[in-house]
Amino acid sequence: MGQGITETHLAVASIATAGDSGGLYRLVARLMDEGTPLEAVLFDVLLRVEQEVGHRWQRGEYLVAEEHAVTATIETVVSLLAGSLDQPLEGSHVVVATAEGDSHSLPARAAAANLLFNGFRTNFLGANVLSSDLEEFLVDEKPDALVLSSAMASHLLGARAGIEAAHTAGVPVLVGGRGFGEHGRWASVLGADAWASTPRDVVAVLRSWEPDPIAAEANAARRTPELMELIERRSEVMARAEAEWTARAPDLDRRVVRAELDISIRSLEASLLVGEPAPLAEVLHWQAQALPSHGIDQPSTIPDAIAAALGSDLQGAATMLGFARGVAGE
Ligand code: B12
Repeated sequence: MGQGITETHLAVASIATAGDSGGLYRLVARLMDEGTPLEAVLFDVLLRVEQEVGHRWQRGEYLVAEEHAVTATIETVVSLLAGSLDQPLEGSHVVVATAEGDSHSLPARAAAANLLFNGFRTNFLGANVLSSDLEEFLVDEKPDALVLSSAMASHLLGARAGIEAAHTAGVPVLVGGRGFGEHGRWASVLGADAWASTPRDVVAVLRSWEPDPIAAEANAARRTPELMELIERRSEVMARAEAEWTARAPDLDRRVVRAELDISIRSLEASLLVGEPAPLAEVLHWQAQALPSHGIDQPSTIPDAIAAALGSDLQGAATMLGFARGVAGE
């Protein structure tokens, strides 16, 4: 394992890989009995192991199923820890959710557990929360803040919709997660009131911020006509790109083709939203690195298929795709 990994981390990784939630819960309960604060258990032990396992999985040292077992076991224990805390009757009220389309719920769940531990009235709404449902909840509950998490830039449109929904309900938004770019560079472009670098920092930011949701919303990037057209014609572009790709690689599993095209096209939309090729370039780069080991030998087939599907009538999107290919170096 990486730097700063202790025997405790190794024990947690091994129990979590075996999917033993009860065993892991007993281990962290013992740590807390011995004086380790809940916050340290959440972030220095459980999420630290998740991060390390994530890196190892990316390097091919963990199987996908092992990574799933670890994540599910750690998430179960985070939920058990949160479930053992009383909901305060007073104090700031915070809603925590993961952006529309995004399934990476664990960091948001840990942030929510820590908020509860620190005396915030907290509602965790889970992963992939539709912005329309979110808006309804926020209008009804009128919390003091929304914490919105996104692990992938391909979900930036979903994140933007969540931020808009919160602002419509008059609720300021703190965002976090790798989807918002390095040092949260896309957070204010998306209209967020604040960004936190780690789930642990959420408490400190919420205690000290003075948000101005009207000003934050006024600064948010508008959806350009090029972006609106791509959103409206997404299914048609997807279908054309799928046909292009399967013509070039007829033996590939259609579900894989659809999943990769979906991520790429949503990242293209994210690039058009933030006005930068980086979100799409990052995905193209990731696909070039990761897909050969999944039987997709020529990841350039993906941008080739999308370029053919965009044709000359979606010129703005095609130009952004060209920039992203240049940045990704393929
Ligand atoms: C677990 C995991 C999953 C699980 C999530 C389960 C769950 N319940 O959370 C599942 C299996 C569902 C999943 C699915 C996918 N995943 Co995934 N996943 C991961 C993994 C291994 C760990 C993520 C994690 O929880 N890390 C622990 C956190 C604490 O660490 P961190 O992510 O580094 O976060 C730091 C900061 O960003 C910040 N932070 C993070 N979240 C938040 C939230 C808030 C509020 C704040 C303030 C801060 C904050 O805190 C951390 C620093 O302390 C990462 C690999 C990795 N190296 O991270 C990939 C990763 C995020 N996934 C990835 C991908 C591609 C996918 C899939 C597309 C795979 C696929 N082909 O199906 C799908 C997409 C699903 C979807 N629609 O969203 C990529 C994203 C690449 C990219 N550039 O966009 C990653 C990076 C792996 C990779 N490089 O290949 N995944």
